[in-house]
Amino acid sequence: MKVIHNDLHHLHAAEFEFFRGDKVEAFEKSARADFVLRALQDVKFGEYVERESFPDDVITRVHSARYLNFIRGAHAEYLSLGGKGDAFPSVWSIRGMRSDVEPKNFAARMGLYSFDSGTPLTPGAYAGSRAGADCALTGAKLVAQGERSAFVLTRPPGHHAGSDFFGGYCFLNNAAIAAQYLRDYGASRVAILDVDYHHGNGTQEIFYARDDVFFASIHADPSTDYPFFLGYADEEGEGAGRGFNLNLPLAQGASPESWFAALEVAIAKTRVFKPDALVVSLGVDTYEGDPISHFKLRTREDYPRLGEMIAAMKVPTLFILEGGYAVKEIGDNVVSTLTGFESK
Ligand code: Q9C
Ligand code: ZN
Repeated sequence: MKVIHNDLHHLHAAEFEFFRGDKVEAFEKSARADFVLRALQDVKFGEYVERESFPDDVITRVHSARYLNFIRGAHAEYLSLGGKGDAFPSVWSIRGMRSDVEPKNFAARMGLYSFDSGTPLTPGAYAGSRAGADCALTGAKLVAQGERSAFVLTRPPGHHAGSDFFGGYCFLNNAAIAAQYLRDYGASRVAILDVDYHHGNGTQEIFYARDDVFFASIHADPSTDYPFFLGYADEEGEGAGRGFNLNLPLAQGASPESWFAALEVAIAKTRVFKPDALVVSLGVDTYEGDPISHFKLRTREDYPRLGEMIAAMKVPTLFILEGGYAVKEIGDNVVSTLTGFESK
């Protein structure tokens, strides 16, 4: 399998995040990608392909130009105002307020373009994320040119980022950018399978009204888990996109058995869609030992099976790393999935 590693991921390194009044070590840290790289190398998995640079107009197929411009310059602007360390939003446009006009005030624009205070905007957030998007595009291009599969080893993750907002540790939606590239370069229908513990609200938002990109997600019930305000089973798509969005929420503590039952449903519906290409938002925060999540998938028993079931669809597949915060085990969980895929 081709592997594209984001060599610039470490440019994004949050100092801390907030948790119940404390500043705690950020869960989404550089070591995550380093451990995945190490685990791949330990078993000599994959052939490495260099990141290619793509122009901004490929990104703005998915993200608004005004959002991209904002995050590109946001941290420098924060520093110029006397800001210190990582920047956090503090005010948002809630129901009944305007989000169509872009305010001049920096704090107001931070709020306009975000949906939580849990995503530190670091000095390197844009550079690291933009290189990650290039990695996703490099992988998409390989798949568009006939590769059976590729793996994008990147961070920060992407699936919570929407067309014009960051959040959930995400700035650029790598899976959505890759899916759109596949649509623009040959694939008539693209499916996105999101197996991260959290609902991929950004990806859902981007493709919600479209019938050419099918989005299926298995995740924790939004009534108890982040991102809370999207991801319910009755969200089926709108307009032409009705029927092309599938949410399969599960309760905290759901057994591997019920998780795989949901995966069977997602795969069956994906097959009916007959995609020309598949993008997998591969979060391994479904792992039993994940520090911020509550599913129970096991390294040796479950992740290989996930890979095998994806391979059985026989669709050219691009895997993109999303969440997974059990740093010591993240590499084994990813490798187990990818070797399961390769074994079929
Ligand atoms: N104290 C992804 O997995 N809140 N994002 C966590 C922990 C945000 C997770 C709070 C979780 C976002 C890509
Ligand atoms: Zn997650």
